[in-house]
Amino acid sequence: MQIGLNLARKLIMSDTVFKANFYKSLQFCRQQGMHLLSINSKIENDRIGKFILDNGITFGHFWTSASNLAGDHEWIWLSTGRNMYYTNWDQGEPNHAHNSTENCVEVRHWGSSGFTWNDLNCQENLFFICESITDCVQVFRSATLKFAPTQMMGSNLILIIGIFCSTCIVNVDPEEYLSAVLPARKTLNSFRYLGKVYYINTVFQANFYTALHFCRQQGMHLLSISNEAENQKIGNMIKEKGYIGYRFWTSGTNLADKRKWVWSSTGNDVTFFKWAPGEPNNALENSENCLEAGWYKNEQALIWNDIRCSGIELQFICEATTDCHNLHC
Ligand SMILES: [Ca+2]
Ligand SMILES: [Ca+2]
Repeated sequence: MQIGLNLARKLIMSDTVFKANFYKSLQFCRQQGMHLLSINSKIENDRIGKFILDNGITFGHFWTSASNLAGDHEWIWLSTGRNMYYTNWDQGEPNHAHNSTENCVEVRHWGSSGFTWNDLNCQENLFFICESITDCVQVFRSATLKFAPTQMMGSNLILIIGIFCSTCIVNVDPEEYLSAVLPARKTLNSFRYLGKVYYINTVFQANFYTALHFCRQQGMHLLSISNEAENQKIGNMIKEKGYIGYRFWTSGTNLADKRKWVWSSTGNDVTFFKWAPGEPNNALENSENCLEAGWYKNEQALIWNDIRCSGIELQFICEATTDCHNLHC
């Protein structure tokens, strides 16, 4: 059963046809052009809880996009990159049970507690809720206003510099967008190729989850690579900018299903591969579930390796699409 709810600025879809682990849920929502749920207020929490009840799914446990897998162990919304300001933990939660393996957050109706939150092992199979922003107009912070056209929206005068739907940036030059949302000098590391704009982060290193989070905070996604030409272009840019030997996170992962590599940023399967010789070797006790890439002299190309997702910190590359056709808002 697929059911939908319109919140003030969000469309919520819940699929109770199948259950999935946290990573598969993230991927499935992205495949629909949506994101796994985030909850930012009591009103929103109550509305979603009521919506679940109204649809008779009182037994359902649902994944949200909240996780503490990013480096600092704080709870964040992976789908939006926002910090968790509002919480509705059940009594005694989060309890980091089972040797602190509870790194993801579910919501459910729990006895008399109401619609509350619990930390849980990310590998558990639950239903999940996807969301998308229905209001695509975002007004960026004042630093961006120097190139902002103004426009009447209804009766309100709104400053619009970009219409920002999911990862889509239009009505504004991508480099200008990046220079507005990223601190100065970082934009030197951006480039454009076909329908995408890329940002090579070399300012700090992070684990896979923190990299995902950071890109979402910029309104971008962690890198995906569709074909040989794109892989070559990214490799050439890394080389040109002097980052030979650096290693970068992509959004490639097989966390959802060990038999399959997917781009978590788009939800699409990985169909083009550029593994280094002998890779993916799933070394370190079968814990290499994320995909990193670097430009290597020997191969004269951007070469891939599977590696563990946390406990290691790398540079990373964010992307956003500038081709907005057929994109869900
Ligand atoms: Ca718990
Ligand atoms: Ca490896």
